[in-house]
Formats: sequence, C-alpha cells, structure tokens
Amino acid sequence: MGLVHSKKLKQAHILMLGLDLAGKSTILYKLKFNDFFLTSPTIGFNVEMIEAGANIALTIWDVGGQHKMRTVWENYLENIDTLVYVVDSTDKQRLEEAKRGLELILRNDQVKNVPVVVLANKQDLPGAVGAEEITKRLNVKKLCHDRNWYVQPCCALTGDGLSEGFQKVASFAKSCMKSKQEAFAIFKQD
Ligand SMILES: Nc1nc2c(ncn2[C@@H]2O[C@H](COP(=O)(O)OP(=O)(O)OP(=O)(O)O)[C@@H](O)[C@H]2O)c(=O)[nH]1
Ligand SMILES: [Mg+2]
Repeated sequence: MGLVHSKKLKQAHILMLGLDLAGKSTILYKLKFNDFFLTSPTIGFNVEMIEAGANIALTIWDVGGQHKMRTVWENYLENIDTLVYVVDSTDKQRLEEAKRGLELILRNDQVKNVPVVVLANKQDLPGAVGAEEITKRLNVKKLCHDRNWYVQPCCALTGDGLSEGFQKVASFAKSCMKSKQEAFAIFKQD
C-alpha cells in the first residue's frame, strides 16, 4: 500500500460502511498514512485514494455510521466495485444491529452482485469475537450467497490484517470491474 503516483492505475470505487465506532475512519487513515489518528464521529464522509498493488488504486469512501447517517447510506451505493463492512468485534450487544445494517445495504438493487469484505475490527481488545463467529452472527454466508465475500480479522491501531483485507478488496474489485466491462460490451453489441 502507498501513495498513488501513476496515472495508469485502474481506479476502483470502494465503499466502507458499518455502525458508528466500528473503526472505519481509523482504518482509512491507517491505510493512507500508516499512522493512528484520533477520530471524531464522521458526519458525512471521508474519501482517500490508496494504491493497492501494481496496477490498481482504490478510492475509498468512508461514510459515517451513526443512526442519522445510516438513512443516507443508500446515496453512496452507485457503481461501487466492492463493499467493505466494518464491525466492532467487541460490541457483542450490537452485532445484531450490525447484521441489520448489512442486510439493509444488500437489499438495494444498486449493489446486486457487488462483492463484500467484512472487517472484524478491534481484534486487539480482550473478548473480541473472532472472524468465524462474526461470519455466523452476521449471517454472511446467507446474505452474500449471490456474490464474492470474505471476512478478515483486523486491528486498525496496529494495522494487523488490513493488508490482507485490502488485497482481497483489490482482487474482488478487479473481477467486479471486469464483469461490468463484459456486460457493457455485450450491451453495446445488442
Ligand atoms: N482498540 C481499538 N480501538 C479502535 C480500533 N479501531 C478503531 N478504534 C477506536 O474506536 C473508536 C471509533 O473509531 P472511528 O474510526 O472513529 O469509528 P467510525 O467507524 O469511523 O465511526 P463513525 O464515524 O461514527 O461511523 C476510536 O476511539 C478509535 O480509536 C481497533 O482496532 N482497536
Ligand atoms: Mg468515522
């Protein structure tokens, strides 16, 4: 991961959602600056571009997760190449609410077939629920049966797991962009 310096990179559009306090903005700044930033709740969105391999750059939109912000999530769903859904793995009481948040997004036709990477964040904290249990509690297999999906444990403070998680994001985004191009080529032929 690093700063974007080439204009020949493929540009993927990544949306990062999840409940408030899940750690989305901390992840975004860790990826971009490899540093920890004190965050405050996001009202609106943050956006950063990062390089994720030799030929792809990810433009990552981080939209606030507070209740009032969730009502506008649907405004950010257009033409995304992968959805990143961040979960606070220590907040057991809100895992059901996190599941409902994911369901709400995936019900929208604009994200039909869009791949999903779930980041089970805050794995550094005692009592954090592991990736396998997060997969079950969010019912990821069923909710994402019609698309590529992956669940990655991580810690935004140390960066553990972020590189693996975003390599998956980049690879899913590439195949999603390829499918869209192929569908567009067929549409043009007709
Ligand atoms: N221990 C620990 N704390 C974390 C981790 N990631 C984020 N935090 C803390 O969790 C709090 C919320 O992080 P944010 O990045 O602001 O959360 P957010 O998902 O952007 O929240 P909204 O903008 O309200 O949607 C902050 O105090 C972070 O320092 C992590 O992996 N481990
Ligand atoms: Mg935020």
